Amino acid sequence: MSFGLTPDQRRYALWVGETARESIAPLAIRHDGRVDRALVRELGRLGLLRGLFGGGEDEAPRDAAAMQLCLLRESLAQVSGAAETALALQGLGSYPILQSGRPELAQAWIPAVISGEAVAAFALSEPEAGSDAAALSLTAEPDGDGWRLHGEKLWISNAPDADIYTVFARTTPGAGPRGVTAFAVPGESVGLSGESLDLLSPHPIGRLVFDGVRVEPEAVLGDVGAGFAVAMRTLDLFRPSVGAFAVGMAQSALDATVAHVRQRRAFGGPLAQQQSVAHSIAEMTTQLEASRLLVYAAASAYDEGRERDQQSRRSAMAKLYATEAAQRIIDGCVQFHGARALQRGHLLEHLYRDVRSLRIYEGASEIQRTIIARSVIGKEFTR
Ligand code: COS
Repeated sequence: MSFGLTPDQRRYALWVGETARESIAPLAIRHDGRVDRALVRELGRLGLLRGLFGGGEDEAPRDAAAMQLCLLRESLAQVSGAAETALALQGLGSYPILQSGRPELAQAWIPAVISGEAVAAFALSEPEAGSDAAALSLTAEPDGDGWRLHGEKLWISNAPDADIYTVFARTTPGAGPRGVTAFAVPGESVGLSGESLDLLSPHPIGRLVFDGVRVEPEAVLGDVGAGFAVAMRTLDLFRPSVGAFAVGMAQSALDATVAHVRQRRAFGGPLAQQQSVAHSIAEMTTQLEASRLLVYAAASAYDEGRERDQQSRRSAMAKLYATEAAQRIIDGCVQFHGARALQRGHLLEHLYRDVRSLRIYEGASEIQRTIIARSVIGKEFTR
């Protein structure tokens, strides 16, 4: 494993940051809990969505490039959390189609996701199946050569506005994770409805109701009954990148705080002269660096095609550590700014609200600890 970025990786991260500062920062982004289609299209026009997938710019997208995804998210997060999540959700929602869908299905959706014309979403969670994803009960009943979906999905990012949902449904009752199948379901399907929810998060989240939604055999992602692994593989790829999002946010908070403690005077000198302040900044910077290294290590393990247990363990460590550290760092940065950081619209007020959901979605911190413990101690000893 290497501990630094290659010149190409550094150039890529710089390009993302510059492009975002020039073209994304000036945009008036919607914050009303609905998908901002103009923003998603702009991310496509700028070529940023292309970076979600591997392969050269002029080639058909293939699999994923985890390190590129992390650099993209870390750099974009330092400019706009809303743009960052809009981008990441395009990847999370469509990656299972690229990874496990038939070539015609991938051809129908992936280019539109990359251009920003189609909005994608990943629909796994249900009212009674959040952390325990294998408990999901949305049913896929056989219907001729296809299926009909009945049930509910809850806390689904980009719902109810997405054009294409990756939906995980139960095809074998009582079979736990082995009875789950993944489907690609267009947002305009007959019988599919939903509503937007008002949650503490930087992106749109909603609820979906499936009332006999018909799905064709061509819409199955991977094999029937093998959908749980499709979900878990997707999360193995995206969890380090949630860590990268956290690193980008914490970096912004820390940059603002270093500037602040240098110029803010109290008790006869700059705040930075107080040893407690300087030491806290040293501590936060160290935690940020540790987070970044764990994220890069997990992304490298994925790109190198390490064995699954290694990937899952590193992916869980990166998400766990980076999101927990970012929460602490941003909280510490709010403290050093004092009341001004609580002013609505202040950078730190935004970051403080936005960072909270990262410790919950794509597997809460407790789930990451379970994955790590199972890998280290053995599944038979841990629950
Ligand atoms: N890649 C591929 N397959 C995987 C996998 C992975 N990373 N992890 C598990 N699997 C497979 C296992 O191999 C197993 O298959 P076999 O029975 O054929 O061996 C199957 O999936 C079930 O795995 P496991 O027994 O570990 O499932 P559990 O029900 O114990 O659940 C956790 C495992 C807790 C890790 C899982 O439910 C999880 O990640 N929960 C959090 C869900 C989440 O992130 N929700 C947020 C929604 S997205 S915003």
